[in-house]
Amino acid sequence: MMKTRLEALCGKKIAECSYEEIYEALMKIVKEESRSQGRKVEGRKLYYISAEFLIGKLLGNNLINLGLYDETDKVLKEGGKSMAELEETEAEPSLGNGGLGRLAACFLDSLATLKLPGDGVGLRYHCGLFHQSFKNNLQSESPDYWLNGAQWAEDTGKTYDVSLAGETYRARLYQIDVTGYGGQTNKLHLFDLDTVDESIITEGIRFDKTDIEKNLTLFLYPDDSDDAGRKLRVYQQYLMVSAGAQMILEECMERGSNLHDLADYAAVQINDTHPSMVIPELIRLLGEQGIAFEEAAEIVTNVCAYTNHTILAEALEKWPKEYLEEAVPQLMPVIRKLDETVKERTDDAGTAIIDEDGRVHMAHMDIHFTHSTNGVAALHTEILKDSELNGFYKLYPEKFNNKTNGITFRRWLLSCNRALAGYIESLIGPGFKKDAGELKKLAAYADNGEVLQNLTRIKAENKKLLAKWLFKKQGILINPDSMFTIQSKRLHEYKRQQLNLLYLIHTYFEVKSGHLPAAPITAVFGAKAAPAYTTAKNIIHALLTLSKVVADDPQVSKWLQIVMIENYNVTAAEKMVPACDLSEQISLASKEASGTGNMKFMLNGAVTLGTLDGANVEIQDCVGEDNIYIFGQNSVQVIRCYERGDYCAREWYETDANIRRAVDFIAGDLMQAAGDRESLESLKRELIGKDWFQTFPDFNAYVVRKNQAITDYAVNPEKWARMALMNISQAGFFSSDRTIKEYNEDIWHLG
Ligand code: 26V
Repeated sequence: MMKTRLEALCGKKIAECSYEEIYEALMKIVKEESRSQGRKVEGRKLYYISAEFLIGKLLGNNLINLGLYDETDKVLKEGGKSMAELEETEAEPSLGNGGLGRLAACFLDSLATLKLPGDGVGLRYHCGLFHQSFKNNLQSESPDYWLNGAQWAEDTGKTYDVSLAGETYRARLYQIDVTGYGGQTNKLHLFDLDTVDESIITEGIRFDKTDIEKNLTLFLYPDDSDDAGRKLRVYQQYLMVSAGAQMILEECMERGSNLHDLADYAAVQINDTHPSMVIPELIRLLGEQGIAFEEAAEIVTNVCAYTNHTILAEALEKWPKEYLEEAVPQLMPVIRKLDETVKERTDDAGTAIIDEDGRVHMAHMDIHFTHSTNGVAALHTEILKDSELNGFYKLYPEKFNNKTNGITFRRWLLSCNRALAGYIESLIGPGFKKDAGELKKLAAYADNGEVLQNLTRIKAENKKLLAKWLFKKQGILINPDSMFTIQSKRLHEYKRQQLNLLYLIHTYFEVKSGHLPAAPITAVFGAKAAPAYTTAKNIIHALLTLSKVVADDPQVSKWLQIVMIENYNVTAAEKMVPACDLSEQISLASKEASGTGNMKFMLNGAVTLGTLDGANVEIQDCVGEDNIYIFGQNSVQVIRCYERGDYCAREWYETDANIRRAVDFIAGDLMQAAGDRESLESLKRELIGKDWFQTFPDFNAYVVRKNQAITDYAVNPEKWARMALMNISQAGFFSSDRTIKEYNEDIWHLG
């Protein structure tokens, strides 16, 4: 069947086709199949509105979801072609920065799989997150063009007018089919302008930030370190919410809404504060349809719900009133009225929408004018209620709820780790693919030596595959017989890649003095630093420089290797996750809202080394203390310490010889000979003078716990395999199907 369809579309035998031809033909087949899967939309429909959808490559995943993968794989093999090479043809849509965008993509998969009416609404950026390359051990950025060749997104021919700074722009609606696994087909709606012009990109990722006709959807999250960048961000957000709101109202009216009853037709989930202007925009549009302000505000409150993804103050958007006056003057009267309404409700100035300095707090508007505010892991939600958003919690306790994040097992197990998925199926049957809770059945094999050996063998194979991929991609040879410790996530001081760096330097000294680790270690990193975030870039530089220093030392390189994956993205993660032994989740407790990489690694049989932060806490609850390595301060200690404001990094540096030795090494002779003096010294200064995310107090506990994990791995492989099995068996809770069911039961009530 697949063979005849493919050959008919290509007009020749598969063996004679190029991969590009096969890719295009398969795309056509997938599109036809996903349409015929159909969907029903009755009652309330969800619009998940988000500035990011980090969907990753779509071909393989769609084939799996439509049940066509195995047949396609077979047909290709018969024609002398390989699925792996075919998948290389596809450009990855990197339409997100990290966890928040990837979560949105997992949610779309689960919505479609659960046959729930729910679509995504976002922007069709011409360049996704920048392409990262390493030159002289420094990160350099270039544009990530992905809109070449055949496209999953289709032009619907529909457009919506959007007014920015008094000028009208035409937003064009594109749509990507979202195929559920044996489910229904939903949509991802992405808006774009026809006038965007890639030729305005000059050096690297630089471009004229003021020419919005040409640059509006050119880049995902353009550099906002200056005024023009921040304004552009506001323009992008408004383009998305205004076109989105118009589309939502149009769809609902077509389905019979009289707009007074909008909440019976639509639920809008606001993914962090980037889409928050959808609130005043919907109120404004309802006003144009003759609905008075008070009623419109109430309708919109019933329609919208808000998810908070971080407690970091610098990430909570506050736009100067003047920006909004200039960019979206039509919204300011609405925002002012909302602000006045709040000031009548409460005299707590801390919850004001417009503060004394004239800044508009997007999160505040969200909490006042939506019916639900949720955090993304149990600990995170508690911190929001008790500390960060306590003023709001006192006003609206009933609005606050927790929705612990999840990941789709289709992409993060069935697709990225076919060997493990197949083996699990041979043990417990196929039920776990749709009902992740069934993974618990694996626990019955915890003491089965043969099963444990098979798991170890599959992991070893996956490690070889990662090594092979890395060699092809970066020309680096790694030892598949070493222990793979992996830290992959955005580079940010709170995530503490620098703590891992200090450990690696410490281990360098240990090896030098004859204290060898229990097993050779390959420390793998995947991380992009925001282009204007100097300290993050300095950490990348230190890691790359250390990697060279270690590689050039034959005594140490037998025991330690440090590798940074260039251009870490979803595709890279799909190779790294199945190959990991130890999953590094070492953020400063209280700072990582949830994490989702932690869940991906666990599901693929890695053991977590982590702090009691974000969803790590719930991972520990699921697997038990014996199957996870926890270390460091807890969130209560950290929050109290910040309140006291008495953390002094220099004291730790001066009193702890191991810390001092490692920190001094960063800017010492060996590192300077291989790296950039200014960057290394600046990182050292930052650590001694500030260390805002407290790596020093957790350093010794980290070293001890990590070495314990390495010893367990080396000395008792069966014990290690048992831990891996327990992690897989308890991962069911972290399926995004579970998360989506909870959102639906508590917030959306779809259908
Ligand atoms: C954004 C920014 C932007 C400006 C500079 C500093 C900064 C720092 C952090 C952020 C994070 C924005 C929100 C976000 O991506 N949160 C992530 O959401 C994931 C999905 O819920 C969650 O697993 C991660 O823990 C959380 O960091």
